[in-house]
Amino acid sequence: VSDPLLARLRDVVGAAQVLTDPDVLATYGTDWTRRFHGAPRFVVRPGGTAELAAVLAECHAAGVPVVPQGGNTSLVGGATPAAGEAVLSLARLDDLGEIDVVAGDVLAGAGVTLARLQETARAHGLRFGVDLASRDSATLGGMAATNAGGIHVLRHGMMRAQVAGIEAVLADGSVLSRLSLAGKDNTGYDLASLLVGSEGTLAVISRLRLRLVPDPPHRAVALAGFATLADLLATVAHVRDALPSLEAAALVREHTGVGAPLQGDWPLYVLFEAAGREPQELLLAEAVLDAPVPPGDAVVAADGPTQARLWAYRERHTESVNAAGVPHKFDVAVPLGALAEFVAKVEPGIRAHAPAARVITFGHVAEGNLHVNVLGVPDEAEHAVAESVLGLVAGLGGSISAEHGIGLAKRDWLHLTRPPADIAAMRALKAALDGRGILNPNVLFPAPG
Ligand code: 2HG
Ligand code: ZN
Repeated sequence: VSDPLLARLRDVVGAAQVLTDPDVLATYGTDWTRRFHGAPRFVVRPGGTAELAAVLAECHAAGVPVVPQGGNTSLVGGATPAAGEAVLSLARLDDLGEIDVVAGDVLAGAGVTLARLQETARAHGLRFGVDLASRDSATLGGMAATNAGGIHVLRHGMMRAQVAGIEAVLADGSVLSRLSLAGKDNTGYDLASLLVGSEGTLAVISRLRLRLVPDPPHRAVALAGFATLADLLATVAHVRDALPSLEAAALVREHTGVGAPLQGDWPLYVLFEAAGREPQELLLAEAVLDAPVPPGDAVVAADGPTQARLWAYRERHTESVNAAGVPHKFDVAVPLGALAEFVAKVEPGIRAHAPAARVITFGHVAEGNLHVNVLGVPDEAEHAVAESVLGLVAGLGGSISAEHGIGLAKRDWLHLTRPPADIAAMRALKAALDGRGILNPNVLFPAPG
């Protein structure tokens, strides 16, 4: 191809790192759920910050929009290009520094996978506070850019809480560097925090300084079955207050293809996980069974393989839903006091527009965060279904995205939970840092027109 931009990019990153093969482009142009598609103009894979900066400077000068992409595991179309846009793959920014056990942190390239960081940290008696099912593919840069949540938010918070410093490249190729080794830094705008959750619209994250936490030697996992949501919520509140070592309280709804977890069939299950310096099995069992209305049935596992088997009931939801069709995903949060009303109303609301739809709900119950996955939504009902779920959430004082972000999937509903002044301030930031609008131009803000 004789495109002058491509020739310049080949000079920067090497010919092998500018991809134009249509089959290859198609994989970068399709999101993990297969709901969003784009035909990228090319894919460019810089090998370090200097190359990334030079690539952005070239694309900026040519006015070619770029969509940053890490492991392509977004569940909201956050890394899918529109036709004619380029994909900027960060996969090759995969340097992982030495773990600093004294400071309890590490310097990692944006393209390092979560699983690799977890493995390396564990070898030093540490771990990373965020964990999620797509750990083998999800990359740290994308996780920071989307402020990913995951299964241990209850204990360690979301991605923002783990980021101690950031290096990022602006649209025009200038490099921001806040990777300072100083333990404390109170010198003006916190650019790292601003970029976390900005979904690739303000800058492209190239490196991160990430906090690590101690890896507790003892861990226990319990799975408990409940007859009603009221009983379940009362037990979760009790366990959360009784057990400071609680790491997760996850709502499990379906157990596709893994065999029944407990004797009897329960409409609702919660998976609890606790970790600490003392053995956790009895502490967790006691906390669960001491609840005002204890679960109908429960198992507790102290050994790794059984724990992994119990976690599989929770973690496999996403892949089994994907195997059954192309899902519409609603990652929402409502105040705990409104959870029962949400659960009672959400399905009838969807069915009013898509009578044959299948609704699978699971999530992170302690945070009021539900993942409402809907299969079998006809194209013509798409808008009305989203309106009904997200409108219900907003009416109950919740958030239309608890942890996956806005992406393409929810941009038209941002106004439901962000007031006009918020959106105007976000647009002003976008215009100030990316005046030509080349960075991930389609996500976050409502579609024009
Ligand atoms: C999870 O909690 C992830 O497992 C994915 O956030 C949720 O597939 C989903 O909707
Ligand atoms: Zn989740």
